[in-house]
Amino acid sequence: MSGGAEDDKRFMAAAIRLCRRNLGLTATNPSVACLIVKDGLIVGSAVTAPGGRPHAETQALAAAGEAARGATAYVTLEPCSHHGKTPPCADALTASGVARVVVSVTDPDERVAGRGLSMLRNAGIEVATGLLEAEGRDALAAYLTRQTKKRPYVTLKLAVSADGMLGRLGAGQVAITGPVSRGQVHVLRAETDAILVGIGTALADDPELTCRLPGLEARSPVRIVLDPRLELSPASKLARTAQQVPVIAVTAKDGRDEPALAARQAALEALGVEVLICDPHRLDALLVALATRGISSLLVEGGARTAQSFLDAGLVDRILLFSGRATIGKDGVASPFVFGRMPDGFSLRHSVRYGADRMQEYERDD
Ligand code: AOF
Ligand code: ZN
Repeated sequence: MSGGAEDDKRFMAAAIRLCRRNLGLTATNPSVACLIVKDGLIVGSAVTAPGGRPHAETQALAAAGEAARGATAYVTLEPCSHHGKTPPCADALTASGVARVVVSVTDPDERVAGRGLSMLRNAGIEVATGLLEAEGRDALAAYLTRQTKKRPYVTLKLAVSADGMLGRLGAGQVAITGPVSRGQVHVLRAETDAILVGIGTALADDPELTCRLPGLEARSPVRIVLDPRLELSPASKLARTAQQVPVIAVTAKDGRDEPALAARQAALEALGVEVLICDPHRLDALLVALATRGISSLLVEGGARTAQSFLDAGLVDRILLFSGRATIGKDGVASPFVFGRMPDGFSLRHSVRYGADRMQEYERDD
């Protein structure tokens, strides 16, 4: 491989790493990164700003200034061609005088979809696309899923004991994995737009579902509870913190004809909980509703029944299986999967150790 091709890979890999920084912060926009490279040096770099704008390219070009002339721009997603809330990045790149643009993934957004690349080519800029595309697609999975499937990218996280259990009946939260795994789960929460549990887990564990890593507290995802009969307690940690980090209770019917239900709804709403009327058994419809409000990634964290219903509905894109050393024994709640056994329709992509635990990442085959 020539030095040029190796450099291209190295800079695109750096751009893909950089774009991960704002995952979970840019909805509904993807988190894209752009590096401007001149004579082997990075003269400007940026990632899509929190909230989704400005886009990566305009910020990176501003940082590079005159140095952008004759440089190469590495962008993880095809530069936009549309006049949205900001002018097209393809025009900004052209105006800057860059000589070459290297892209990882083309944009399925129908306002862009190849037009960004042709605008650049028509302006006489050399364009290459598809570099480290698998890695780029991985980093953009949430955005690509929402664009093409009109639903969020769903990650199912399971923490399984050495004897194949997710927890113990009636015991509340049971420690299955160690502190390294827990930290990784909090990183995952920071990168994800929304996190979801079933009401069984909400009642048994009274979880917070926030990101509590020092410095990343502001990156907690929207918290969603599947709650068909609206049983979430106003005294729960979720309800009590709904003003700080949004909580959505998804319930089957409106309280209008049922005074007891209406009173529970009013109590939760007074605390800032949003009550979303959507049949919790129609997960496909729920996911469309979540995508419509800009949620591109969803982390399903518990428990066994919720995990199974997402799997049965064919709505899981990725499974993260954390296996701990602890055993649960009597009254254990069995996991749908255990370490070493391949779930149907998924392939093992990655396996790592987190302290004494092991984490396996499975990806859906299609
Ligand atoms: C880029 N660079 O950093 C991002 C892009 O609502 P708007 O006007 O901001 O447009 C959103 C679309 O812009 C989004 O669907 C995707 O096509 C593109 N995102 N494009 O050139 C960026 N984040
Ligand atoms: Zn743009």
